[in-house]
Amino acid sequence: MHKFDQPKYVSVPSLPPIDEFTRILQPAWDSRVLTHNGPLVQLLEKNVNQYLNTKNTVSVTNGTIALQLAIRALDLSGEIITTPFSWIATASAIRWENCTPVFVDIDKDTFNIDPEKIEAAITSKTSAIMPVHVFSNPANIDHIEDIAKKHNLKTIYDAAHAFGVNYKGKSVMEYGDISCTSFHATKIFNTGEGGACFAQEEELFERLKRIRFFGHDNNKEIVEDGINGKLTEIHAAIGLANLPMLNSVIEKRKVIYKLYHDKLKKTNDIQFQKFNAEEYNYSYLPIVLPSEQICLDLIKNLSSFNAYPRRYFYPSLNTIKAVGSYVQMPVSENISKRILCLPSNNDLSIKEGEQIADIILEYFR
Ligand code: T4K
Repeated sequence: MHKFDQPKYVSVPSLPPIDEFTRILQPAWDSRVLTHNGPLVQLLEKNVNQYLNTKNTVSVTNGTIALQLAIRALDLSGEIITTPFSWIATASAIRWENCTPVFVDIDKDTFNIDPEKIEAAITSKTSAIMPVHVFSNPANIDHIEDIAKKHNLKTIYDAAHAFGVNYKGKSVMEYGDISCTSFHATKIFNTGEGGACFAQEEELFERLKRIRFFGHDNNKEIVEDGINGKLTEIHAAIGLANLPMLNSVIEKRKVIYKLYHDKLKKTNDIQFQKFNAEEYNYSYLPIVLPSEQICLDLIKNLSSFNAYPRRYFYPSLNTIKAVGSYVQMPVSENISKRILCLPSNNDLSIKEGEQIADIILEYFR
């Protein structure tokens, strides 16, 4: 097997021809309106609402700010229950808003927070539950919402990976008090940097719009504490150019997923995430290996062919000193050490995907 001429990265932003971007951006260039919720940001929010069949998209600077704004908009304090198996932003957004992340371990098959373990973590200080739809696999929303209702807690879903995914017939963004997503370059739908909050209630929707814009109301009076969380017209133009190709991007990722899956299932050494195909966008390609040593060896092996998987998510957030004192999370810690996300993106050809799968199979022989 030969080494790839070009590096094969875990993800590469999907982009249309640049002419499409400049065509959309031209009016902003002409008018000199570059930010402050201009026409392109408004159009992006409208088009996202149309695509997802949602009502209340509030675009923001990035997915981390989306989580922070959600925590603020809900006036949360004390403890927020979340998963240790996520990107650092899930926990750091909670801490940045002066709340404490309380971790609950994950399910070994879905990699999502285990709802059966949530109630034991609820204390008098708990104000919310913040699950993640890991790799776009929806958390067990029904169960989590029941728990939240029973204990009078708010819910924020970190849907950073889950753009375009439905749960029980409607967008995952329609669940919880607020759902948050990321439009980062590595995400299935990207604006370079960017993100959004989706509020279920009108009052929360209005509040999110105010607090992303310094606390201005519609008359530009300062009515509460806010921050600058606005998306720019330039980023919105990238999103507007990207959105029409999203269905084909998801289709392509699905083909690549199937290709890896069909080849790699031949070895019993690899575990795949358990998900419901109807409710998945194939934006990541996680495999779990038999041991951390094999995981590290395989990274080395693939990189010698110029292919670069990524350890999403490692380390398990409960083991990071800066995040808080250690509480054991056996399932998350175990999966974290053995998981690899394989290169899967719109630029990867079927042949290249097959070659990466063959390198892995060869490794196991
Ligand atoms: N919640 C969850 C569950 C999340 O996963 C994230 C972010 C957030 C919240 C917060 O959302 P944001 O605030 O980021 O919007 C990436 C991303 O920075 C981060 O957005 C993402 N999750 C996280 C899972 O991964 P890295 O450290 O993997 O990026 P990097 O630079 O190693 O890039 C990975 C590969 O992508 C590279 O090998 C090359 C390619 N790449 C990357 C960039 C940035 C490109 O081809 N072009 C690019 O511009 O973090």
